[in-house]
Amino acid sequence: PPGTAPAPGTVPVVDISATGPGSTPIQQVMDLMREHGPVLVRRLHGRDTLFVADLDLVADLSDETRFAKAVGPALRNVREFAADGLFTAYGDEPNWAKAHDILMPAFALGSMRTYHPVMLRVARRLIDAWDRASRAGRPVNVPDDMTRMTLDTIGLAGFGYDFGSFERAEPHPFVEAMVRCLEWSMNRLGRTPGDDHRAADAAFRADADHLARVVDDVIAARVEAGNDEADDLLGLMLTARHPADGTTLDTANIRNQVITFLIAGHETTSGAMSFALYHLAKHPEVLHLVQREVDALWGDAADVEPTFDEVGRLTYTRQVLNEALRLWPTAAAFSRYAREDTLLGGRVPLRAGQEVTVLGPMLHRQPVWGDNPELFDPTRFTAEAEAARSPHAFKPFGTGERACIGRQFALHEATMLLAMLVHRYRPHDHADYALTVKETLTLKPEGFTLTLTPRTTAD
Ligand code: MNH
Repeated sequence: PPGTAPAPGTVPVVDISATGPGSTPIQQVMDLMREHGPVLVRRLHGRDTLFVADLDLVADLSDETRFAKAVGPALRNVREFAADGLFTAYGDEPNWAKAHDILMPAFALGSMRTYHPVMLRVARRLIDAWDRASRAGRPVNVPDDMTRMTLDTIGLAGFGYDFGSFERAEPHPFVEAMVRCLEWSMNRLGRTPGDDHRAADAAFRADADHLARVVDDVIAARVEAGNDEADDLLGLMLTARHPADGTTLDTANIRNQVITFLIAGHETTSGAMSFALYHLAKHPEVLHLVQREVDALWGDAADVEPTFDEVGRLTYTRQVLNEALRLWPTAAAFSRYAREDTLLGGRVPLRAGQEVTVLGPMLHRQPVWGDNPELFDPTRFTAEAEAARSPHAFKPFGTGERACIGRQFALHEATMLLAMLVHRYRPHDHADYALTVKETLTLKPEGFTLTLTPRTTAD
């Protein structure tokens, strides 16, 4: 029974029906946990969601023999436009294992090497745009430009398709339709029974149809090019045969996978980059250490061309990204269900099928992170610090066999770009930006802008 509370009295129940979840439901649950502790049931019009952030409970939920990924309430809405794509497929849907097996090779280390030149090419587009803004003394909109960069990267690297986002003044229509689809998925969770939602649902349908049309265009472009040898994601989707039964992915599933990867492959990475730059703008001493790392690699070269192996050596830059993902994991929640009746962490009784949602931002602020968890401190991610900490204390990419398939892709892309930007520009927090986290299922620093000056010497 998904969405039922544990036995009465075992966990605090907080009824939010009077206010609803509002436009920032993740931050609302963060506040509820600050008040009621890291295990609670949120009740909305009789619908219950069990949220947890306690380290021992998350460690227990990571036991794959007793728990598995739940396609929770939010993802059930995302299924309306991504169906049995990898992210939203039920674990026992045959297309999950089939697509997982077929697409895994595209995320092996060797594949990252083949994506590297494409990532570099798109990084150049961003730098060209930021050079122009810098010369004109114009601020850049960080989340908008990070989204341009990550969308063009997954489009080109995964599908050989060019969204050309930097040639557009407005976000690509795919992004606008996608954001509205994600918002619809989120807002649908907070609906009051009896209200009329036909207009919102019709608008959602139109947006979902738009996504499907873009995907058809992406596939048609490949078929037209006659390039059926390509070993990128789309090439595997169209041609790779599953070892078990020799069949390829079916046409409907390919569409769902393309939508899934275009969305999952850019939206969260963009947010992670934006938060990292936000923290760098607010912490000059951390910025200085990143500068030291990149200067040690590239000196004062004007136009750097990072090699694949150099990106692997940017350990402090990577720590900065991890620390940004600790405070604001951009895919902030994931859900698990109990395979059998069980006692979660030896104290929360669950029935078979019952769902539990892990709230990343609060897991990442538990006592295991010390007595000042709000402090941005990348030394939390030195190799020694990580080895000394439970692997379950940090879960920005989910857990187990349904954890993020694109993790290495995201980290390679983001680490390289962050390093190139810090090497080239001094960012200025010209607007004295006060953080507002916007929620569209994923998290972004809303309206975050920077001005930039070139770093010609190691300053
Ligand atoms: Mn990603 C699953 C976070 C980048 C493709 N991703 C997940 C999950 C989290 C997540 C959390 C697990 C969700 C769940 O348990 O319900 N992903 C991220 C973050 C970033 C990210 C924080 C960037 C930072 N993800 C990427 C990139 C790609 C990608 C880049 C593709 C190129 N992610 C996926 C896919 C899945 C997934 C596909 C689903 C995998 C599966 O269930 O088999």
